[in-house]
Amino acid sequence: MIKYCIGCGIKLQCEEPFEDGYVNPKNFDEVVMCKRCFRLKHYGEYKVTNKSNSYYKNIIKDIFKMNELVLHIVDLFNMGNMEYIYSKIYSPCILLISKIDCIPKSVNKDKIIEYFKIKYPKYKEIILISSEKNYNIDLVLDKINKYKNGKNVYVLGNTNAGKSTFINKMIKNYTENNNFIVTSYMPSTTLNVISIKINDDLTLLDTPGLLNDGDINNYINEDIVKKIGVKQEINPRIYQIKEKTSLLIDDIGRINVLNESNISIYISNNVTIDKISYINNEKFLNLESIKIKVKKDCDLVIEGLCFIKCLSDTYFEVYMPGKVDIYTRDKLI
Ligand SMILES: Nc1nc2c(ncn2[C@@H]2O[C@H](COP(=O)(O)OP(=O)(O)OP(=O)(O)O)[C@@H](O)[C@H]2O)c(=O)[nH]1
Ligand SMILES: [Mg+2]
Repeated sequence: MIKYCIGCGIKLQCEEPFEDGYVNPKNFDEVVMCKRCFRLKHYGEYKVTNKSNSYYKNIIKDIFKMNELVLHIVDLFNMGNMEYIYSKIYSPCILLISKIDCIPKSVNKDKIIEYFKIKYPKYKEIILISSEKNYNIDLVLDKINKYKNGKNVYVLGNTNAGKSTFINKMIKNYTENNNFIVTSYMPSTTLNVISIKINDDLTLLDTPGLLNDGDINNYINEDIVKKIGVKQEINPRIYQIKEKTSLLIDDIGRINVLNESNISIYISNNVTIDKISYINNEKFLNLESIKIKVKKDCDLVIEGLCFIKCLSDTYFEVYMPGKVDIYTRDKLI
């Protein structure tokens, strides 16, 4: 009998204890979840999977050929290469911008929607959601019913975008079912397509998230991954820079600001930032660095870690681990 894990979608197997999908052969008939999901769900223990991005791309590739509604979920704090999915979708698609509970309340949310509307005109709708706070989930259901072609609606996005958490909220709000998908702050939690029946006319299909080589989460340890993951409303760190200054970003890296400027850093509240003088400290200078100019009213993005809004032209020297993507864009908020 072939069985699939209700937590991550992987095929259950009893032969390879160190491979994904393993369950103890004695329990095979009763269990509904693989050992990896069981330990993650009950003990918070995360086991790294060795699956590659091409493995995940292969799983979702046929979805692009179907004429079914797609929900593309994007985390505002880690958008990664959202163009990959955007460029492949030809069926109707709704953009869900997740974790909106983490945006400071003072931010004008209409401006965020406007930003994405101009850049990505193909989406039928753009909706800001918070699965944690149950914000706009009813609106998403209305729009699903408006645009879906058949019963099936696919949920796509990068790893950690919040796809499974969103589907769990749909399960909680609109079904009597208590079988929730496993979620976590670590990457690659969902490993295969998981089909969730919401009602006779609607089945949501969760998918494994795509990986992004430029995401800082690839280059830091689990404790730091946990620390930089944004979990609650961000208090932006505002700095008035008078002279060359170094900002030491926790145990992660260093941002030198080379000219007088006003900047706001949007980063997890759990990350400490030490402002020190430019000289007299060698910390992180061994990491790879890039020099980058950010124009007035633009952001500097350090993928997966933070974005920095600049109120005037600002010159940065950024030292980060690995091959993290560091780039500028028009200001998001
Ligand atoms: N604050 C906040 N956190 C959220 C929200 N939605 C998801 N998260 C968190 O984001 C992390 C990733 O969520 P998942 O639902 O596992 O992400 P995923 O897109 O399914 O990831 P993969 O299965 O790896 O593709 C978890 O720590 C969630 O608790 C939200 O609305 N608000
Ligand atoms: Mg998932």
